[in-house]
Amino acid sequence: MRRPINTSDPILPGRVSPMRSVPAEIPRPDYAEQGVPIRTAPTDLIKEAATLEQMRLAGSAARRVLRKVATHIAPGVTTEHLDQICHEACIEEGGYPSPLNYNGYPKSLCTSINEIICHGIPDSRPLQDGDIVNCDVTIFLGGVHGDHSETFAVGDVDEQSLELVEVTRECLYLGIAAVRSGGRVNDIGRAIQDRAESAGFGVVREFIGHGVGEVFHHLPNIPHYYEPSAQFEFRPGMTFTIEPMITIGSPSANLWDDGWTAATKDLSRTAQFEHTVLVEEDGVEILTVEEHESQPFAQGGSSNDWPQTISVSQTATND
Ligand code: EYF
Ligand code: CO
Repeated sequence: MRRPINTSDPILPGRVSPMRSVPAEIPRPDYAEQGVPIRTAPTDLIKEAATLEQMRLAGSAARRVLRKVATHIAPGVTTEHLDQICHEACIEEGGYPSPLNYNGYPKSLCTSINEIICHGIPDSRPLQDGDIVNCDVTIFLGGVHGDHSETFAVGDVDEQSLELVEVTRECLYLGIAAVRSGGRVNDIGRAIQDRAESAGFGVVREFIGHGVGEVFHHLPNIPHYYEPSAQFEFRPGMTFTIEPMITIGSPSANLWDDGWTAATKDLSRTAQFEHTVLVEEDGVEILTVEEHESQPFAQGGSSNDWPQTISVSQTATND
């Protein structure tokens, strides 16, 4: 394992503004009012063609929303502002920001900076030159969820953190490349753990990928480390997230007192990338891309022509 170079002070909780509202005409998931999901996971994990078509639409919308959020990432911009951009962009797409009131989560976006592994709550802290920040967008559109994230460099970021971000991105695409009909869930974790550990990085075990569709989280569970017992077999029509969280130092997690924010115990930096994917007869389709982007693993393909990373602004403000 690598020795982390700590280039920044630990992240501290900031002020969290009140929950935003969503116009009444936007269709919403069942937990939107009370915060408690009612619909249970589907028993049949193979989705109908019409549902898959909706998932393509929700997935491409999530990608566009993330693109819009990224144009506002710059030193001095608060994560609260990024949340506002995400919230409004989801509504412009005609969708509901899935995290909002999911089990009581207070915001429309997750923003996880430096040592925060996942579920960071947008607040009053301005991004600092040298930070890395994961922005995790999920939109509920057409009755289904599309879940997608990338980690972005803010200003001038140190070499070790940039390598962490690049290796984490590779882990995501190597994990997707390992998916095949008739294959097993643990093919994904094997591919991800091999790449992360060959670079001297760790793989978070406490948070995993999951089935997604009409319900935000359902089976199968997708560990990002090799789990011998994860023998679930993939079939065409199954949809789930792959969302590796990779650390420079120890992958052990510590939950903040807010009950949401997960940080590395040793405060070493961590990065995450996420796509929602669909198992095909002969390959795997990435649902959280736009139509014009590459599909390196669809219809039997296996190329290194991965979707481009989203670029950030370096000059945006809180206006
Ligand atoms: C300790 C939640 C969070 N779960 C998942 C619920 O985008 C997501 N994954 O890729 C994602 C976003 C949110 C989420 C926002 C809230 N939750 C439940 C229990 C614990 C927890 O964090
Ligand atoms: Co997500």
